[in-house]
Amino acid sequence: MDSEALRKFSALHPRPAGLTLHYGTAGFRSAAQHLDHVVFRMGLLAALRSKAVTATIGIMVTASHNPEEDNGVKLVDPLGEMLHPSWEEYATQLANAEEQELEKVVTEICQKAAVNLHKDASVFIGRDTRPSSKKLSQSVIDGIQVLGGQYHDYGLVTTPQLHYMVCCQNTQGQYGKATLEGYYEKLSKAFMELIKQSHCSGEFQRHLKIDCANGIGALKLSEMKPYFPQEVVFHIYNDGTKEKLNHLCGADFVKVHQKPPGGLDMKPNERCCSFDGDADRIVYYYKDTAGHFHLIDGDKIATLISIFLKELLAKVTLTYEMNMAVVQTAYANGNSTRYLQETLKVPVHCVKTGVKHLHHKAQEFDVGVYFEANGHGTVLFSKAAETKIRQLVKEEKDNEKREAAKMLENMIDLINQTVGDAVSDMLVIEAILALKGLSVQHWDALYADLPNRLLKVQVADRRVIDTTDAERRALTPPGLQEKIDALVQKYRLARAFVRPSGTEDVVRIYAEADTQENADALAHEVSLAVF
Ligand code: 16G
Ligand code: ZN
Repeated sequence: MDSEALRKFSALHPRPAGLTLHYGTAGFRSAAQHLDHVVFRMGLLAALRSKAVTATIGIMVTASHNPEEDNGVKLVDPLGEMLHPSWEEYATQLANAEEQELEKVVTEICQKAAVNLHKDASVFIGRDTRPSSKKLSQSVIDGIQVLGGQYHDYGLVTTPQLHYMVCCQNTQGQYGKATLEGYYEKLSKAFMELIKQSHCSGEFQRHLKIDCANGIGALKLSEMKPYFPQEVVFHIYNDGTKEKLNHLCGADFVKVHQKPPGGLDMKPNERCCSFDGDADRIVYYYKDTAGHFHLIDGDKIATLISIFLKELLAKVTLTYEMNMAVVQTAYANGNSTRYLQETLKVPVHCVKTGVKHLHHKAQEFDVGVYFEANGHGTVLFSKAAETKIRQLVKEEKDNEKREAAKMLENMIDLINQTVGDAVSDMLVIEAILALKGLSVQHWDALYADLPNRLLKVQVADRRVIDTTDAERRALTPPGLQEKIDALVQKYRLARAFVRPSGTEDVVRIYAEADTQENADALAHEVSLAVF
């Protein structure tokens, strides 16, 4: 290691005294002015990780749905997954090391993780549209170069696009070409092939209004437009030319407030959707003729996709058994879980909040559908299932079976299997609605969401709350779970839980019950019990 260069460059990216940050559920997030030293050091870490696993690593500068003034950074592992949990601790150590200790901490990480510093390193960089992102990504480059790493800066990309690039690079192009054109071509081709199989393909007219949260999604959707024929009409709103990122719009705003975003005028029964600030989440919604707002969240997206896939699998699995499951978190609406298990008869698994937990669980199945209620999700196909499906497309004599296999093959290509992707998810949903001839109202009517309420409260130390059973029960502080149980007993169809947030200094409370009044009352009562 070039100690001289490390000292020189780390002095250019000084750590503000007394600032401690943690690599949380979504990497580091904070006010942008506090992050320069963090991103420089994450450049170092990305280079170390790359040397450790002999593969290209990704690093994304974004704070997703946080206000424009914030920023953040996270690392992407070789197949496009989240950074391996064993390295999160190294990230935190490196970010918080005193400047004069930095070299020692790097050396310690090399020892613990068996990193050979003489190896090459390769890092892909991406960033969102925040005003602070460009400068921060320059600091990332400093970190990579100090350790002699190579980098490719993709500049402005969505988070899932960076995950895609990393996966393509490390699978020698098997997953696709590691360029934006490669991404657009792969997705648009699979989408158009799917649509061709729709019986009403002649009149295929897609009018969809998309709220891009004034973020990167708008830019990338416009770039993608030329790849689609004219019948595909996506209307872009909140493109970032007028308002601030995530301000009163975007998927998180719509989900949390259960109301339409600003900047998008909605006519009755029009299908609309919102991306979040880095385009890895999506929710749909519409307004009925009486003016009522209907949210179609990640749970209903998972349900739609599961219905579609289950039907196709039923057609092809007479020759080959494929298991399918849905992975959710504690936030999943109780009626979505009931519908999936009881009506659709698909096994459902509940895991802790955070994409890495859902992704990991979904890998256990031939077809693993995972979505968080907030709209982050995707579908994973096992290698064996994918091989079988592609083989059926080539060899199956039975027309109906072959057509079903073909649809599955296009779904495999259309869905971004590395991580939840608003653009890819949107195309999947639009294709399914077209193929099944479903309106947004039909989709919404699959089941009725149980009324629910999400609250957050500030407490002295959120870490006093420890949870178990995929965050559905509190272990500590003593007595809290008993209090929650007693409160839940008072209401019909009720459920409630508390968990410390992984991204903010708050405790989150979720409650659902038979009526909105009851869900609100239960959430409020549970919030009082937390103090
Ligand atoms: C992060 C997670 C998201 C999760 C959210 C919960 C990733 C990429 N993102 O945004 O999946 O829903 O955190 O936040 O893992 P919370 O812990 O503050 O409730
Ligand atoms: Zn996001």
